[in-house]
Amino acid sequence: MFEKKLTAKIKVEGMHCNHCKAKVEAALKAAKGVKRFTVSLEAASAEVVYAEGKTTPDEIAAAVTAAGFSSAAE
Ligand SMILES: [Cu+2]
Repeated sequence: MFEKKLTAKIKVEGMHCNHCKAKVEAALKAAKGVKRFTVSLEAASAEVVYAEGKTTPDEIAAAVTAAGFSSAAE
């Protein structure tokens, strides 16, 4: 089934090392509708490809915030 994919840019605060980054990645991996992602420790952000209609940038940011890293859709 064809699924339209969109890209969201998410700000992620509070990542200090690769361990933090891995926690953010785990949260994204577990978030519904997320297809793939790149987390940048240096840029304090993540680029997330997600399935339209399955989630929203705000929901993705909320999942990252729930993992302990204050996050918001850009
Ligand atoms: Cu850390």
